[in-house]
Amino acid sequence: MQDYGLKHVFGIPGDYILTFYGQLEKSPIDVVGCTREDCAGFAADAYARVNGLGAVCVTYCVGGLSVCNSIAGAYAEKSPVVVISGAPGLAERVNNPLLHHKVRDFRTQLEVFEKLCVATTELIDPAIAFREIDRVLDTVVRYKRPGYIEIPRDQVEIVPQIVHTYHQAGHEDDAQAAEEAVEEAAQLLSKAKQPVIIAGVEIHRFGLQDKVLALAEKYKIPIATTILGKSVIPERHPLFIGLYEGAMGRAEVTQYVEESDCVLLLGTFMTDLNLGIFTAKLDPARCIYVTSEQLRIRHHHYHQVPLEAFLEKLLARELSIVERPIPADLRPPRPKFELKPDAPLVVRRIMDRLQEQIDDNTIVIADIGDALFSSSELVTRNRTEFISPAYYTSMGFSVPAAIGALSARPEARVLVIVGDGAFQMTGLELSTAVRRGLAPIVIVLDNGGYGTERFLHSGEWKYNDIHHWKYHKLPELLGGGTGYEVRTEAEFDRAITAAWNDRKGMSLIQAHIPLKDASDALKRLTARLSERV
Ligand SMILES: Cc1ncc(C[n+]2csc(CCOP(=O)(O)OP(=O)(O)O)c2C)c(N)n1
Ligand SMILES: [Mg+2]
Repeated sequence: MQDYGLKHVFGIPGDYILTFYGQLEKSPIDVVGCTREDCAGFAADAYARVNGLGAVCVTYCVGGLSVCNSIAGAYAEKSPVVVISGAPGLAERVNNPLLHHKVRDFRTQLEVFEKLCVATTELIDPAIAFREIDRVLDTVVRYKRPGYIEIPRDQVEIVPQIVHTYHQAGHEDDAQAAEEAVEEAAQLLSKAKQPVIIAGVEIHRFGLQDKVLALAEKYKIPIATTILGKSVIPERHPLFIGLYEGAMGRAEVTQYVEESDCVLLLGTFMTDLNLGIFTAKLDPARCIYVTSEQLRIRHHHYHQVPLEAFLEKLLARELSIVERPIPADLRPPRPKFELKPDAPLVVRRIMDRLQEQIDDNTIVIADIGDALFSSSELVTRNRTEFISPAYYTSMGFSVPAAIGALSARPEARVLVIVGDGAFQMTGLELSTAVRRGLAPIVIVLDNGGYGTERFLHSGEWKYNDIHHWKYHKLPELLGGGTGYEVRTEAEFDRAITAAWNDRKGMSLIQAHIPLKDASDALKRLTARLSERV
């Protein structure tokens, strides 16, 4: 794992994995103990997004099955996380005894993870154990999806008799297919009057940001991103035109993209949220669709052409593409933020104020709810990272993810934006931030419940109300950090300024906002989605 650049493992020990935890603790790898396994999974996911590989280490079933939802999210959003789980020893399994934590049979947990991972293994044969570990780690890194390694507790200290040498698995790429694909793409692009690039999350996962930018700059092609791919391109870049989210996004961007006669989709998943609940109108006959999994140009499919090879070959071409000025209304100037000190806080003004604050060193982590929708309108800077489970949309991701991101990049300023409902799910993971001296800034958008759902399903429903917490008192309970409770713009301004200057411990800002407050993006989304629920 160290060879793959891993320095931290997240998790909770238990008797089926204790020996291995002992080995981990003696190794240079830092074990980050969390309060819940699902949180450890979210932390490992964010760590993987920042670092390139993450790992979570858990005990059998009670731990492993707890981490399933987090790993499902990592699968859906392409985050390379390895799950390492303990299991009953092989010698203990004779006659199928009822050992604690067992569900149906000894392989139940492994079978569950076979559905959630790109590669799984149980280390039951010392002769092939190292090869199996290599296979799982290589597959995780190649496909940017989770993998699973199960270790029976009596196998942990067995030393295989054979010498292990690493062999990287060869992959067959088809150079001929790549040539033809690039040729077809080049022809389409050369004929296009208004080409546009949509850069998706895979551009980040595969580290292809520079290549995409080089391609766009070479031919002056405007670039949009999806919500899941937000921040793959610096949003102040002159060619950046905004988020393309079908009907959920700004109308000018939607129109520009949908009027294009050649849309180059790079590493984008065509998900409903990415595309504004299927309202996106992209005609396949005008699309070049390239991901790590498929390459489709108009209605032609090309196989075994890696995303990176396609980009490199296209970049090496000398195309004559008509250059067109980007319409000014795609990039409306943002008015300078002027504080209205006594005005009650609303989400849009919180974002306007945060826009002043974020810098190149900021990692913004947005939870599900208006935290995500409102912050999708933040303009990220050169190296600002934006992390959110924007496709799988599991609430409770953001606070544990901050632990993961800060473990990978301790010097970064991590800003968490989270709804009160999502915070009540996993906010207590801030305990780990206090324990480890990490200093995230957490803004709890307190609107008294499940605000998104109030817009999705009209009517006055009690199921959207939640118990009211004094979130700002949490630092007292946890023995570290500073809490703020704010209701006006001036109070928020003071709190965020103080929090930004405080690197000693975590800051928790409880921002009271009106029950029916919502960002424009949330209103646009729910207007569409409510037709379906
Ligand atoms: C784990 C999980 N459970 C339930 C949901 C369904 N859901 C989507 S948004 C939402 C409400 C979120 O409430 P809050 O965190 O307070 O944010 P707000 O909508 O108020 O901005 C719920 C329950 C979900 N996405 N994830
Ligand atoms: Mg809420």
